[in-house]
This record gives sequence, C-alpha cells and structure tokens, in this order.
Amino acid sequence: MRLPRSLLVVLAVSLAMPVASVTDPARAAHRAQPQAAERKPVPKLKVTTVVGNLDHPWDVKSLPGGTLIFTQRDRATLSVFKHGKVKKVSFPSSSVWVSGETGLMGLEVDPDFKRNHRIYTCQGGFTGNGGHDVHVTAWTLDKKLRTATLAKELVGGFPTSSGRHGGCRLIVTSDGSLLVGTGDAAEGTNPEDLDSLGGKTLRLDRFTGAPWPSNPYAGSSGPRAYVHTYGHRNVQGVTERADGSLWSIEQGTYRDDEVNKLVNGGDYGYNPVPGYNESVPMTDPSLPGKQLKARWRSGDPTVATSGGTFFNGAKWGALNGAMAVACLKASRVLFLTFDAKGKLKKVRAPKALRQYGRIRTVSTSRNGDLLVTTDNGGGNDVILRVSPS
Ligand SMILES: [Ca+2]
Ligand SMILES: [Ca+2]
Repeated sequence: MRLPRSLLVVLAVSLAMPVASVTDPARAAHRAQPQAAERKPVPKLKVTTVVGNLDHPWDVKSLPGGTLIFTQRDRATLSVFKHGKVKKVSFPSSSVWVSGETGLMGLEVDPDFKRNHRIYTCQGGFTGNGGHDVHVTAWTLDKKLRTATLAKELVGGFPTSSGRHGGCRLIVTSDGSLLVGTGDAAEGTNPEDLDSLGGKTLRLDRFTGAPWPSNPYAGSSGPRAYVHTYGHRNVQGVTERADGSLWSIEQGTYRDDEVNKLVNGGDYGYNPVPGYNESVPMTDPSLPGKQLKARWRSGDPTVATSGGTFFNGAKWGALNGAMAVACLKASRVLFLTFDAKGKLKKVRAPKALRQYGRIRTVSTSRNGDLLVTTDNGGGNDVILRVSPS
C-alpha cells in the first residue's frame, strides 16, 4: 500500500519532533504568521463609478495628486481625469493601428513622474511597408497634462496578424526595469521562438530601451536579448508582488487561463503548432527542457483573464497582499491569495464586482484603492474605484 505523500510528511514530522514542541508558544506563533492576513476579516467592498461614457478603457494608472490617466483601445486616445473632468491629452492617435484586439493598450507612469513627467504606452503601429507591429513608446507630458510628446520608441516589432492576441501590458518594476507582457499574435510558432517578441515577457531599460542586463540572452544581438520568459499565449497582465517577484496573467485556449510566477529565462510551455493549434495544453511538459507550471489556472472553461495587480495595505484585511485579476468572459474580479512561497491558498470572487459586465484590468491607486476598467464596448464603459468599506 502506498501512503499519500501528505500523510507521510505528517508521520515523519510527528516522529521527528518531541510532542512538547507542538504546543511550544513561540513555534505556534511562528507557524501562524503566514496566515496572519488570512485571519483578518474579508472587508465589504465599496465600488464607485469614477468615469463613464468610455469605450474599451484598456489601462488606467494614478498620477500624483489624485489625477487618473487612461487609454481607450479603439479610440486610441489618452485622457486624464482631474477635478471631476475628463480631458483628452493631445496624442498622435492616427499613428496607432487599431484592429480587433489591438489598439492603444498598456499604460505605465514613471516612478519618478514628479520630476521627469514620463509615461509609457504599448500600441499597434504601422511599419511603413503596409505591415503592422505592436511597440512600446516613452512619452513626456507637459506640466498641465495637455500634450504627450514622443520621448523614445523603446522596443517594437512585436508580431501581429489580424490584431488577435496583441497583448500588451507594461509595468516599471521596483529595480527600475520596464516589464512588458506580449501576445502571440495567434501564430503558432511565436511563443517558443526566442527571436519572436510575441508570447513573451520582456525586460528593458526604460530610458535607453536596451535589453535588461540580467535577461537570459542579454548578450545576443537578436530580438532574444529582450526576452525574460517565453512560451506564453496572450499576456495581458504583469504585476510585481511586495517580495519583488514578478508575475503574469494570460488567457487560455478553451481551458486554463493562467497566472504565472515569472522565473528569469523560464519556459511556460505553450507551443500551438502546426498552424495555430489551440488543442494543445497551455503548459506542455513534453516539450524539450523544463516547463513551468501555472500558480493558478482556470480549468475548463476559461474565464478570460486580462489585467491584474497585487495590492497591499492593512485596510484590505484578509485581502492584503492578494492579487486582483480582471475577467472578461466571467464578468468579475478574482482575488487570489498566495502564500509566501507563491502557492495558491484562496480564490474569492466578490459579488460587488459581478454587476459591471466584462472587466479588462485592475490597477492600484496611490491611496491603496483599486481602479477597475470595464470592457463592454458601445461607449458605455466605466472606470470604477474600489475600496474596503
Ligand atoms: Ca503555461
Ligand atoms: Ca519538458
């Protein structure tokens, strides 16, 4: 007879330890620590609509002083919300290629914004020979937030097809790199091809656009110098945990949306060939080398995960340190709690966020609230502010 592994561990531990140590108060306190947040109550959520009459608001970030800045994908507009009013930022919308799932997408604010007024966007573009790409651009905003001026094209040439699976999410990490999540453009060879920038997470210097020095192929002269992780499908969420670990959120096929903890150089195992064969697993261990398993997956059917973020603050009680994940198809926000090692402990889907239709992304506000965008189209989309009540 084979005993379950968990039972064997319990047996081994109880044999190895004197009985007294189980009730040792110091040891008990130490053991309880990882569950400290979990033991606090789950707060009721207060949800308020901040901005309305939007169309596919794809990303929203918070600027110093309480101003919000956001993109709309198909309108290809950049806007600020300040003193209760929406104002369009002068932005070259006609240079954005809008098609299907691609348009003006990810947005990030430089951590040193007060001094440098820099922001970053990810969008579809025209390559000049009738072709298209998705690329990442740095902009400088003027003091009154009226105009975005091109600072630098940082990295581009991400593959495209119809506009399907265009990615593309951005964050500046705590060590100053720009982390970019890209889509596979619904072309089967991209995720496992190290010289395609599709189906990857990329890291680069946010000022020079150079590949980040710790990237696994940083010394290469090819596109692979930018690759941080590969074997992804359509990464629409990237986020950093308080412990400095980097995570991604991606959409599955008909099964297995995934949340992944990113390991530098890691292969996340999606290889939909020949053609675009979506019957393959989202993580296929039979590929050469080691494939990293997801930390959370939806199973079958998918919920269509998009953007998301880890969030912190004592006011969040049991949710302090959880990850909020936007779901398009399932029209909700999932709150995922992981332990210190990144093992999934709890999944919650609060009712308060199940009445707004499709949810595109969740980000954090400077005061620790959450900002949520809907994705229903037709000019009725909103930005929500969520706080514990
Ligand atoms: Ca995977
Ligand atoms: Ca393998």
